[in-house]
Amino acid sequence: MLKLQNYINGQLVPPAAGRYLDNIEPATGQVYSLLPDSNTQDVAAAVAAAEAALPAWRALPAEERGRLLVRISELIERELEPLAQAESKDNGKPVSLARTVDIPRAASNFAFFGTAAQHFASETHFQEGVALNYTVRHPLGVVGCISPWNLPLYLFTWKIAPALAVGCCVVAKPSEITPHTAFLLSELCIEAGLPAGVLNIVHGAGPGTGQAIIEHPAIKAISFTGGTKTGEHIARTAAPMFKKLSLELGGKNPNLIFADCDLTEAVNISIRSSFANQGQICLCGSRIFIERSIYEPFKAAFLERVAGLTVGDPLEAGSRQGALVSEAHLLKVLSYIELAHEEGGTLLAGGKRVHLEGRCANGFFLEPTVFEGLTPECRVNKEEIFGPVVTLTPFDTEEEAITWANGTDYGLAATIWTRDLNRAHRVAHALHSGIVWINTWLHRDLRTPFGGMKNSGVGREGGLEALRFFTEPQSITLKLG
Ligand code: TXE
Repeated sequence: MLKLQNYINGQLVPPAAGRYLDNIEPATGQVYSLLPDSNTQDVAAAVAAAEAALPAWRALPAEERGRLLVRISELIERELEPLAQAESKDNGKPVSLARTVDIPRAASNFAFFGTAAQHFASETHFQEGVALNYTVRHPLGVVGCISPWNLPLYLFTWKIAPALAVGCCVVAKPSEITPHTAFLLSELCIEAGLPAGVLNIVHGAGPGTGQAIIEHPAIKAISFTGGTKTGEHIARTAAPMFKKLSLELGGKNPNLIFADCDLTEAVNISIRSSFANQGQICLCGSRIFIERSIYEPFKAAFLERVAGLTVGDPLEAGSRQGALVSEAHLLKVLSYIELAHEEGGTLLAGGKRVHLEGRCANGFFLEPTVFEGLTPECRVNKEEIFGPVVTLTPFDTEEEAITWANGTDYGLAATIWTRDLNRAHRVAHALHSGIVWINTWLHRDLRTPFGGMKNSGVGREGGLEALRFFTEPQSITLKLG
């Protein structure tokens, strides 16, 4: 059986204690590889390698660091198909999605930040005849990047690339549930000639390996994406050590459908924003609020499209819905479906585990599920389910829609469907969401700030925000004579 290895100081190495964790294929329920169960010794070795590599890496001109990152991007593009297959097998997502979204985006992350660092400038504040003030942005040093299982290589590289671009060295941990493409990335970094120790990838579970990273005193910042509870724990641990924190956490995103929208387009895109990656994207819109006058036509068209979402083997081209990432997660989502019944919801579609034939007989599949008749205040409409479960709710006024949209502890993303431009901007400004899409969803420009308000996180990723996060501004003042 394949044994994944850590990538420390430029080499693939086994975990110090020789312990491994099972890696399960969600579509089959079978263990198919083993990953290192790394401990504090492995993390200490990774940090030592990163500290040793730091002086030379930060001294390299941004162009040269960028050239290496662009080389890694090209290698990811070359390996598109094997990486997509690996991502699909590891996560359960349809291979078509990995091929068109996850892996191309991982390549773009390296290309974007590899070149972005060359355009990164800092400010001067000139006081006529008195002083010249300028800001220098130094790389923070050694930083920790911890990522989740839903978009494995996509989110892992989204953190690593900007850190490396500005001259930081990195100790990174992918989710223990989806470690495979991070391991393949370490092989590509070796092939690209990335200097030893600049990037170190340490595999293992959150409470063991992840905890050792967040507690390590030489790690100056933590960039984390994952559950809100874990984010809270990381903040509690790292804040007293004065580590810089970027936390991208959960969401419970509203999707507002106004009567004047392009209904066909709203239905088509809402199918994606509800069920892409089996609803396991922090940006998915799981609460769909529909203006009452078009509630029935929207519902009918939406349910017709839901019926066409084939649940199947993620490795088969025709599958629109793959497996959920793990049995534990499937059970969590099923428990919310039970809760939706208890809270008085009416099931309109799905609601049950799917048992496929053949190799996927023991996979973690779930029907795309739709409820109506739940109040905006119930738990199902307030808590993050993170699966293929959405609710439909009619609204009567714009104010009501805004109040309900803002009525959770989260504030990550929102979608608005309307042809009225005044309303679109007015509602967007009133929403407590870090990201608002108008007549689209998951449209990403990597230069824009990415992140959430309220319990959805702290800080922003993307573009200059990420480059600023991984640097420490120093203000220098020269008195003019
Ligand atoms: O995430 P965790 P889980 C949500 C979603 C899901 C829930 C839990 O609702 O059901 O979170 O998912 C590492 N110190 N999201 O349990 O535990 C862990 O090893 C340091 C939303 O998978 O937060 C992994 O690498 N690290 C989310 C990463 O944190 C620790 C995407 C995320 O795992 C750690 C995924 C510790 N003490 C889940 N404990 C999104 N917003 O995109 C865990 N980790």
